[in-house]
Amino acid sequence: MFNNQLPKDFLWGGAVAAHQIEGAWQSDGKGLSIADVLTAGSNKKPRRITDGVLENEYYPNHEAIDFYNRYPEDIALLKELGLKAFRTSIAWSRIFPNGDEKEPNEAGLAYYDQLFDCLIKNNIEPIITLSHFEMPYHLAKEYGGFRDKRVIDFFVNYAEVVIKRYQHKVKYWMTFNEINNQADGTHELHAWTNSGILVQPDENPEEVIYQAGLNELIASAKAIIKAREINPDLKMGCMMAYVPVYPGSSEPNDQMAALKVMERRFFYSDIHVRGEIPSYAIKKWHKKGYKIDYSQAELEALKEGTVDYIGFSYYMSNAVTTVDDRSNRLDGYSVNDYPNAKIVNNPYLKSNDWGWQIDSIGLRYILNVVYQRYNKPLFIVENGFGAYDQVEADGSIQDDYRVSYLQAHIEQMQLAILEDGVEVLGYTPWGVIDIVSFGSGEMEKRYGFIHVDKDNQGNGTLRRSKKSSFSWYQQIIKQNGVEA
Ligand code: P53
Repeated sequence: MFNNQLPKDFLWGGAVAAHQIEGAWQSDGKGLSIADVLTAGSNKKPRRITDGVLENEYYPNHEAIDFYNRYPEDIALLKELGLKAFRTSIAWSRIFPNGDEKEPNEAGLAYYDQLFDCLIKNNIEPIITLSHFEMPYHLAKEYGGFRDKRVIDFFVNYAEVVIKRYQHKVKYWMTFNEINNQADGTHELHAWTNSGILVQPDENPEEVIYQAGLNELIASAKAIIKAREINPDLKMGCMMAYVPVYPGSSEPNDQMAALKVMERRFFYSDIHVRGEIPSYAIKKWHKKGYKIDYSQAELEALKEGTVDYIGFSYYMSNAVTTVDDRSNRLDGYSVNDYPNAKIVNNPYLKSNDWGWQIDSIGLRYILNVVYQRYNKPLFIVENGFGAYDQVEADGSIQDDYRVSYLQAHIEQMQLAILEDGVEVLGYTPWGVIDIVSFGSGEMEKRYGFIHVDKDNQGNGTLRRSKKSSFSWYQQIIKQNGVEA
């Protein structure tokens, strides 16, 4: 076999998140989550956050793909695909419907017992995120989300309950999904989904997000400390969105701008991995007059509760420049870390229909950068190509564009492992079965090897069918990699 140098136990898998697949938003005592009040958007129109669930609004996550009820059939397909690992999340509001109860909801706990048993019976290892954009709505509404230190304790209590319960079924855990998405504080959707926060007019968005982010990092550390007490064999990780930002030119200011933009996102993994608030952050808070609240005991928790591995998503790269000769500035990205810096299109790259720039070498690049920075095992827990798929008259779907994207990225991952010596635990491509897009709320921004018959308006039979990429990925797993 050509590729026998990849570790034999390399975790080839697929990834999803509870709110994007399960549906069943009110089943078995589940409480309302922050994802349940997100309307549908599109690649041009942002999703809206509504004040509770309103009549006459369409909420795509309420039904999603009904995985909650159809999981046995779906897991049979995942087994046929050959997955060794399946990454999903636990919907916090199934376990603690409001978030601040003392006792968990047994029906919610029983559901995940059945789901994990079904995966294990099929030789698929569950990889579990504790919080993937789906905290109980009540915690956002009544406590202001992670602004409030009490929410740290609610999270730790939830984490303790599920880690204790599933410790013999789940070995790999991650605390907060893409905790650094919120980094610049200016994206309404990310502040909401990461932290349960709607930034108020009298608040400085950057300051609020630093406080909430730090509270989450403290919550993560405390959960990890608990997990080690419960079972020292568990592997506790963080989950980062790594979008490398390249200097747009060789102008020295562009190098500094790129470094500063990356620093804002690395802030989160710097703390997760090193257990200390980095000096660049302390300086910035001081300079801007931000009052970030933390105690000595919390600093000690950060120090103790560091991660065993770094899970991360990789979809695209960006570029930043200070040289003002570009008209193709990408809107919606603010860069207030460096004078005159702006995020721009990279003329060497193509984009998908949502403007995400396709860059397979960027994956090898970021694997190297992160491994050199932290020297910890890495886990690629999301990567994939969102696209509009075409169902042919005979029902087939020829998604060669998805295969080329994934093939190129796997090739670069293999170079990072085999030539650069980076330690990678596994690769779980995103949206292994079609799901509701997080960013746009669309069903038709598809990532899957398995098609789900449902459209952006919610019409469809929910029937599952294999795309042509299905047999391609099946083969990749069988032969433990791509032929480079
Ligand atoms: P959708 C931005 C950059 C990288 C990853 O995204 C991101 C985002 C947010 O849009 O989110 C992750 O569905 C996230 C998943 C999400 C996936 O990427 O907008 O962890 O929940 O579905 C893909 O195409």
